[in-house]
Amino acid sequence: MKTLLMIDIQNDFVPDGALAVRDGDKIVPIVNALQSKFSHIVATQDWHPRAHKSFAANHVGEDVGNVIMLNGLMQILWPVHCVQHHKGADFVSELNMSNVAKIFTKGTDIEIDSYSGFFDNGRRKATGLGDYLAEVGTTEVYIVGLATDYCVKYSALDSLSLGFKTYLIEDACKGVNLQVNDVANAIAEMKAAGVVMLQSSEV
Ligand code: VGL
Ligand code: ZN
Repeated sequence: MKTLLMIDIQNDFVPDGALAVRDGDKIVPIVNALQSKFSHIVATQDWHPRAHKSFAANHVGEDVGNVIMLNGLMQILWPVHCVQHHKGADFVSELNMSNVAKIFTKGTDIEIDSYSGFFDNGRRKATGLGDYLAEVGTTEVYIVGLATDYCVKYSALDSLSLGFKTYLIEDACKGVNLQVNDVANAIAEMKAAGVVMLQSSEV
């Protein structure tokens, strides 16, 4: 069975959001149109407490973009984003959520970030997404969303590692590109691991 996995299509990741991804909003009509090809759809939601330690504002003397060690892991410091129960964490209003079977939140523990929809960055805790997909009989995961070089990439790699055949719908994802080649490198890394790249027109 095929599942469409929509990663973090939230206000803070589209233009005017706190961690805006260029053209992030452009994927929304593509994702909405893709939904008709799937009988099973799930979504992830970046869902941080305001005190989350991935926010530069929660560290004295640190700026956005700095890298620190956080509980033994390298952590890029981000602007305050996707704070629980705030508008920035809401799904983009134009995104069709009426077909979504289940939403998985991530990044809720202030001590560790969670790019992947499956596990935190230290693989210390699972969100439940992997077990859930297996229970409902998913064999193929089709990934769309934001951002290609962070949450999309780590979700795709974890999906593969859990044994799901994993597809990335390239034109239904957009990336941050902190460095100019980050998205291209992320795509190359996913491909090398075994993620199959598709265009929405091929689904
Ligand atoms: C994301 C950085 C921090 C993402 C989430 O959704 O790609 N990136 N939190
Ligand atoms: Zn985040």
